[in-house]
Amino acid sequence: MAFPNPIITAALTGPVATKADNPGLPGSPAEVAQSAKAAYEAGAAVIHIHLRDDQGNMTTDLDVARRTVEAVREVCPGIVQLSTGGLDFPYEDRMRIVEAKPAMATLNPCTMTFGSAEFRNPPKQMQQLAARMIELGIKPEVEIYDTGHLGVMLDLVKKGLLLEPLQVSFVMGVRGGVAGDPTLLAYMVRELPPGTSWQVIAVAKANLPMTTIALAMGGNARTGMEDTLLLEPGKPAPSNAALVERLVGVARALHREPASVDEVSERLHLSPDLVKRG
Ligand code: KMH
Ligand code: ZN
Repeated sequence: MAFPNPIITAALTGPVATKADNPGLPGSPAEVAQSAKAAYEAGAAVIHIHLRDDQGNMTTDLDVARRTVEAVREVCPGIVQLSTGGLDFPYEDRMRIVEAKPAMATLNPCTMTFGSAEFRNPPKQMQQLAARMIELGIKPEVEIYDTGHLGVMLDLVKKGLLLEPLQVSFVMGVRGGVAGDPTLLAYMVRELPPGTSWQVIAVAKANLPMTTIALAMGGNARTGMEDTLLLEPGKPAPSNAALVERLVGVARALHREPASVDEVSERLHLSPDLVKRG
């Protein structure tokens, strides 16, 4: 079976971990940009970012968002995907981030328990965010944390708030969401509209097995310090690039060469104005 080249995404920071958890975690827009460059050079076409200010604190500040997008674009052509997720900020602040005009941004369709926290995605505001992304030409990546989220996503398609081709993540292994179980992945993949681009995001212990399974099934995969802080059991990842190298190694072992930025831009119909060509 011939699969398209896999889209490899590097999730550099995440909303939770700090340098105390792993000193290799980037902690400012400048460090994020350097980490993005190394991840891009290791084979990631998409760079998923939760904002950090100059002190390394999590933020939704629009100026930091603009500076971060600019800093990454200056050093590499990796496709910038800003997160509109995050557990500690009001939804209005999370929504505003898209005004920095990344090529892609995440759209989390449902509210849920997320570990010991509450992840709020109220339907009305979530739909406003989807509409704003269409206005700005930003490609949403829809984050599916459980089987029921699929129906909510398909309703957005029917309402014209999500445009095909869809870009979907199955987020596995979060406490409160779907477990890292291959049979559940197979079920969710079967429910997708034809032509959907899908990837697995799997956290902690589920990270390597579930992303490997996704690549073997013909899907795409994400890695990076947002998803796992370890390169091997007990061994901290020295960098995001090291995690990307490991995932690219898995893809190549399956005879799948990572997709280039140009290829991803074409497949996902990204706005040419928002992508720096390689
Ligand atoms: N934090 C991950 C489990 C987002 O940033 O909007 C899912 C994620 C979604 O990366
Ligand atoms: Zn994220």
